[in-house]
Amino acid sequence: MQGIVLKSTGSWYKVRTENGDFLDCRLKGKLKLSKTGVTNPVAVGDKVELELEEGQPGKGLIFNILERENYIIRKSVHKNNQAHILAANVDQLVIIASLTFPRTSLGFIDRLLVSAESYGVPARVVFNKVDLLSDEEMEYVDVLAEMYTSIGYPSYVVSAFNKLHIDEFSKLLSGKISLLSGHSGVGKSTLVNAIAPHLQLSTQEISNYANKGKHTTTYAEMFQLNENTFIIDTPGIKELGLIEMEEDNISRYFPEMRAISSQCKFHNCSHRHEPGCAVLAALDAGQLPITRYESYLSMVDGDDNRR
Ligand SMILES: Nc1nc2c(ncn2[C@@H]2O[C@H](COP(=O)(O)OP(=O)(O)O)[C@@H](O)[C@H]2O)c(=O)[nH]1
Ligand SMILES: [Mg+2]
Ligand SMILES: [Zn+2]
Repeated sequence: MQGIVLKSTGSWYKVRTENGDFLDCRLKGKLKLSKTGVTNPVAVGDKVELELEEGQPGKGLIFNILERENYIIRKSVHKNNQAHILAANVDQLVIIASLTFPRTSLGFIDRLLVSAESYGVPARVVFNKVDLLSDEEMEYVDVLAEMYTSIGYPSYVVSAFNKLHIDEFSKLLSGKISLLSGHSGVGKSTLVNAIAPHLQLSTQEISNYANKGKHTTTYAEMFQLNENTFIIDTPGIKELGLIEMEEDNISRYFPEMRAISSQCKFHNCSHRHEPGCAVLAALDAGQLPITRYESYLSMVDGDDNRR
């Protein structure tokens, strides 16, 4: 029997079987020993083969993991070469952002987009909570959405509160497995509830997020919106890791820079000071978004924690 892993809490896995049943599963002995360098052998989104556990109704044993189409690693807190797979077999990364309450910086969005590029996973940007914006801020968010759309990341301007463009958001997710990412409090759960009320994901007042001292361990979890639409919620997970890359390759993960960097005079151009740099020329000509270039510089400088 096959199934898909909806949730993992380390030793137990919640699996939805192909018959639509939900089973609490453990790993069958020898599976545990494979895959070194990864802290979790089975991740949310993994397609697995399993069998029922004898005499244990509702319980199963996972004995095989089907090959992953892709996987996304959680940014490691410790640099100990231990990777934690956050999710596998993801169709798209959907970044939820809000300009206010809380403010999402463009640098933060761009780092998530670079992660998505490094995994080869398509990414989309959703600006939520626009009911809170002034007319002027609304114009700005429209400009941002157009900018991201023009460089290959279709973007949406929505409000879960006003139900603005919620149908578009629903269409964006339809038929896919989407990893939702973004700061706590931007409205990820509220947006999903707006299009799939049956899920009743718990939402939280912003004020409660101020309590940063608490160390709650959170896990990614997959939810089914309808027959073939799933989202993976990542509460408490701020940043995604990258597939190993060398720093001087970061511009490869900026599609608008990648497109013109072959015209730079030097093939190993850092796009910072070199003569004959096509990227700098395009910036001067106003053909590249300056905020994206700033994010690039901040990533090259390893200024990871800047927001
Ligand atoms: N004004 C406004 N508030 C929203 C909107 N969407 C969500 N919220 C509120 O923002 C808070 C955090 O939402 P939640 O869905 O828990 O955020 P999550 O941490 O990203 O899942 C809750 O109080 C929501 O009611 C929106 O479009 N407009
Ligand atoms: Mg939430
Ligand atoms: Zn260059």
